[in-house]
Amino acid sequence: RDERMKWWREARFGMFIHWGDYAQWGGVYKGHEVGHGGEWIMNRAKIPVAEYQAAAKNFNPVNYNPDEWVRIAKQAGMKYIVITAKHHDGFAMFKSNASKWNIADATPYGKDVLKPLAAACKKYGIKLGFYYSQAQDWNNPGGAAARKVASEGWANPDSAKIDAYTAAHSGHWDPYQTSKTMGEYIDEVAVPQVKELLTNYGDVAVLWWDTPTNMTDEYANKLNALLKLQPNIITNDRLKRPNFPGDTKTPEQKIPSLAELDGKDWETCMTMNGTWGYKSYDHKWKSPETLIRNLVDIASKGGNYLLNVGPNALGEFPKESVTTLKVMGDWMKTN
Ligand code: JFZ
Repeated sequence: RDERMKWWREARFGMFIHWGDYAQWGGVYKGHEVGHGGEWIMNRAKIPVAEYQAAAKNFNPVNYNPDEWVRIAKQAGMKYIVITAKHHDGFAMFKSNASKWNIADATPYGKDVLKPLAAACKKYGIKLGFYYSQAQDWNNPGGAAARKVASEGWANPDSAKIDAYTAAHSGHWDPYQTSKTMGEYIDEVAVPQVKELLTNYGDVAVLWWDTPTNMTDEYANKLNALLKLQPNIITNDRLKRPNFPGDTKTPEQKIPSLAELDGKDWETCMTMNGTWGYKSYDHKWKSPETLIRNLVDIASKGGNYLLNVGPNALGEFPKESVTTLKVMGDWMKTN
């Protein structure tokens, strides 16, 4: 176990990338600025499945340059990257045989974006990990949906009706979402896709599960068993709580106090502004000073810092993120 964790314990600094079809909405639906993370827009605004999927024709990240992304991470002193292979909207950023709701089959771009990222990571000696939303999936039927009140997203005129529907349908807002069982979703989408991710991209350093909504031990066991495909893989504690604690704890947006540490490996993930997925109007950027202070605080307590970038629909990092990462990298070279 210690041998497997060695690189991770020395890494200290990694890049989280929240990128998916949600980026094209930029946090705006029908002219409304939708609250909370940009990657949650479909759920927060209760966008119907057919409408959300039809909009994928506008997702065409022609400026995607994975070589540049990895160089930015490396220059910043980061040792690994964790990218959203599939977030809660169920959109696979890779060619998948388990669901057509993927970047190669559902967009004009028509290509897997993880393959060239894996190649660039290999070239620059950066480890690559995949975030995979194993439970929540709002577009592949049977996937879970955490219940959020419609009125919190924006002043949807149908809020009352929608809230009554989601309350009666375990968080779902579109009948298509419940046209299969979660068991079917796990067997037909989640298991085969995780298998694809652990087979088709060379070494996978990390599998980053998230939000175990409605996960059972049976589902978690099926997914956990796939990890043997990558004997050195490191996983976090979000597959299912409390039975699948993984290798690393994941305090979110906060740095634990010394009293909170219990000897288990941990990684604080954090945004650079106020959202994980791209939002056109979020300008609440944290200063490089703040982020450097966080990094030092985390490193001094033995943790890792997974700092997020939310690329836009063209495949570009926000320029503020690039500038800040440059400052952080320059600081590290002299300290
Ligand atoms: C989850 C996602 O829903 C979110 O979109 C993003 O990907 C983030 C990294 O993870 O959100 C969470 C998950 C866990 C907590 C809070 C938000 N938590 O444990 O406090």
